[in-house]
Amino acid sequence: MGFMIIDGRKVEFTDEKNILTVIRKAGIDVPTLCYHSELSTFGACRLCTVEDDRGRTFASCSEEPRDGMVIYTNSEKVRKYRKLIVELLLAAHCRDCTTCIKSGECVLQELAHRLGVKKVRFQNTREERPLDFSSPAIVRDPNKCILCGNCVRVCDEIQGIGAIDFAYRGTDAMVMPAFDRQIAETDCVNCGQCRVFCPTGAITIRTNIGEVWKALADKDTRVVAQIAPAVRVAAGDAFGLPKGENAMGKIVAALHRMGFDEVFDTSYSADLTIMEESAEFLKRLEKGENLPLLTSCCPAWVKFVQDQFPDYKENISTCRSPQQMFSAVIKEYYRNPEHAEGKKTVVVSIMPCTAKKMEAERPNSYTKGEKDTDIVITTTELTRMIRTAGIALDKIEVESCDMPFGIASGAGVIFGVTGGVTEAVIRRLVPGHGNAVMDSIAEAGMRGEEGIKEFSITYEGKELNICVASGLANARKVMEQVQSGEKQYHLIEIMACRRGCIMGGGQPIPAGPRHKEARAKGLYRADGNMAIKKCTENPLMDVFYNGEDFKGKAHELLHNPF
Ligand code: HC0
Ligand code: SF4
Repeated sequence: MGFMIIDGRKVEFTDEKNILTVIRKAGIDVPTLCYHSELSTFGACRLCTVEDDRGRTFASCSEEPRDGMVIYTNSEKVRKYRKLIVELLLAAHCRDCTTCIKSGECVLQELAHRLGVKKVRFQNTREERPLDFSSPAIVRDPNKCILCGNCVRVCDEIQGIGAIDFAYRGTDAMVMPAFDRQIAETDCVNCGQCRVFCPTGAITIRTNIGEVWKALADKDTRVVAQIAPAVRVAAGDAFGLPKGENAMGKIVAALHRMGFDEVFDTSYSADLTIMEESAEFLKRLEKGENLPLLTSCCPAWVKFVQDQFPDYKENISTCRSPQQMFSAVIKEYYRNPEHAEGKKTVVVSIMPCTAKKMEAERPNSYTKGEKDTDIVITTTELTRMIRTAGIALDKIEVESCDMPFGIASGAGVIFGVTGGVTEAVIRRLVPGHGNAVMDSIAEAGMRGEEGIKEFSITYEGKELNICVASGLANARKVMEQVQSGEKQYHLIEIMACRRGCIMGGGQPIPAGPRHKEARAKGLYRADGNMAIKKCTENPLMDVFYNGEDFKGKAHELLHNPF
């Protein structure tokens, strides 16, 4: 433990890894563009520069705190320096701020405003570079890149992919895939984490909003929405709702108002997933085949296994993801002319995830030759649509989902946080319902923020080893240990994004660690409020398993054809 004097005040520090963290702990918001607590320190933007009592200036992210240090975060010298940095960044940046998709959320724009940069004295001499539209998930605009390297580090350090890197030197320097390829030609899994960490409009979500408005405007089209579990605890961010508050009822109401004919909760098909996946798991256990079972609901993870660990393709569950199950079920339901009422059906899936856009395009996301999910939009696109429609999400009265798929279990809702799929499977396998049973399952070891969790449960006298991981660099570690025989598991749940879908690449960008925690808590609280805790208790499972519309079609609709 030690003390520093920051802007004339004594501030204690313990194990903070750099001065910037101590400054922030003291409640001072020193600006940064390239610093991120979850990534290695790059020290490139120099915006966090401070001055010491000898007039020396240095980047506070790159120095360790020392006892007795005297620091000024807001001196004349420092303010001038920061302003000049932003001016120089803007000089090498395109200036279409008013029409940029990132406008209003761009850190560079915010800093220019905050630091009082009123004009840019230098010419942009950089040649305009082409945009990369090759990915279904993200768009790269090199003209808006400020070389902070956040995308490079998250893709490498957190996701273990390394699809993008720095290329060329000096004023020619840029971030791009190796060998001047398009992003779709790399190992990119479409997770969108680079977009979450990008402070400007250099990497943004590939938007499908226009297609949704078009479908809504067509009177001969029935537009059906499904809303993923994690969307409900993030959509309120842009409307000033408390962080992590469950806004599901408000989102449903907003969609109805925008003209969606039917609105369903993807948690319903998460229940279908557990019905199918736990049956598949028990069958594999009985036969001792294709273990460990690898969960199949995260498309970035599925692509990762297919690309990087092809020997384990057979271990991936054959279950479609809840998104794909639901779309197949909805489409089949409206193939019945009685339900269709002469209209064409378009399924719009609202997801926290950019990789779901890729999943919807995969060849096995078609049934009877028809695309199951027509359009995928992310939570961020949804909030943009709600704003365009002039709906005040904070004020709108709640509405419920529609029938016949309008009820889900709490197990289906917690899918959106890492460990949730596993918890739902265990709820299905363990008999009983009450709070004591649910609490003991929750304490088994699947909850919490750690990147890799392992634990065992006893099922019918047999010990089952389970691993839950999030972040693909963690997934790689787990798979390498399985490959080498160092670890043996029966079930492995992986979500590509750290902490699960609540932190998906399509979510509004969180304000810090507490915000992330609030989203997880929001989903657990939503589960706590629900009377139906597991898929077998969901009365609407009957609509699918015993309904005329779906007789004999479980395999065709709920499992990947190949
Ligand atoms: Fe997820 Fe899902 S839990 S992947 O994170 O399984 O995107 O929220 O919708 O499909 O249900 C995302 C979230 C889903 C799916 C569900 C699963
Ligand atoms: Fe890397 Fe994911 Fe971005 Fe692709 S989408 S470049 S895998 S961080």
